[in-house]
Amino acid sequence: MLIEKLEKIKEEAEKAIKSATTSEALYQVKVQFFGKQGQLSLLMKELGSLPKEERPQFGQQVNGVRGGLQAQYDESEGRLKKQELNEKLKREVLDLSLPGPAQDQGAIHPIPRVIGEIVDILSRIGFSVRSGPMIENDHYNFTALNIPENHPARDMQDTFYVEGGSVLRTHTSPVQIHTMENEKPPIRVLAPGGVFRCDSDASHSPNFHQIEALLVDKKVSMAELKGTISFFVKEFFGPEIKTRFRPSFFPFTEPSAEVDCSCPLCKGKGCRMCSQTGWIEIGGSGLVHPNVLSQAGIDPDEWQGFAFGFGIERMAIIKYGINDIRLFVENDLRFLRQFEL
Ligand code: 2NM
Repeated sequence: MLIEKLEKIKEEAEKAIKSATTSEALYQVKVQFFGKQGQLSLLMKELGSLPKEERPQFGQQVNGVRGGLQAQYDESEGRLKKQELNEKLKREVLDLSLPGPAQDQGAIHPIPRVIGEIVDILSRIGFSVRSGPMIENDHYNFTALNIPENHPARDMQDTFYVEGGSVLRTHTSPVQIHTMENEKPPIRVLAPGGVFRCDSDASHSPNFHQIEALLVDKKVSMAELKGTISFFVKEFFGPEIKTRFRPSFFPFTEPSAEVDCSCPLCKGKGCRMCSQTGWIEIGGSGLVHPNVLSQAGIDPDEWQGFAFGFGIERMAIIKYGINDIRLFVENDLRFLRQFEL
């Protein structure tokens, strides 16, 4: 009776092992038939119903069946596990040529970007960058630049005065004065940076940016100044852009000239940006006034200099067709993203 039960369990278990198609289903076969509480274990509990002398032999038979099933189980399990691993590897194949997740691309703000473009161009002809404080005294911002005591630029209406008589620099020219005091000619320097004027309307910000260039050397003339600026304009706006100089006046240069370029937007035909003139003003320039050189400790009989200056916001507006100065400070991502590299 028990031996028949054993045979039946063995047959069913072998059939179940053979037909299990996954390692999980196979494991359930083990649980059901020859696990700790499986059918074989239950059968062993009926051992007591056998005559005493038959018990050891039957116990051996049960253990023999258990061992046989375990062997078939191990063989099946090895095969199924290997098959499942292969399927998994096939399913989860990695394509290393696929592009990675998209990365947000940073952008450089147009103000430092334009400063960088100008510095790159002029550094190729020997200029290097200098910087200085944004809070200056009257001497460096005005007097050393040959700006007289009664000049309107010194008015409270035009200049931010700080407690103690200091001013927020109204141009970067004080940097050139410090440079002339601290370095020996020949000098070729650029002073980019923020400047401040008591002025605010649709096209003027009280805090804007300039770049000024200063060259001090022997026998410097308007020819070198015009050649340098014309070269710069072609490099910055494009080879077809012309430069023109109009006589002007600044206290710190003599002679002085305003710098115009042919309108990069309409190529000189006339448009809204150039007020139909085909020309657009980009900055000021001139030969450094002998008073400025001598006050900074440079002998004007031995050395001459030229200087010029551009407004960075203005250069960016012209080059990139920006129509509102507020865009420079609003940090609207739709604006900034247009300057991704
Ligand atoms: C300009 C126009 C003309 C200028 C002059 C000097 C210095 F310090 F050498 F005297 N620095 N910058 C200068 C001359 C700046 O900007 C519109």
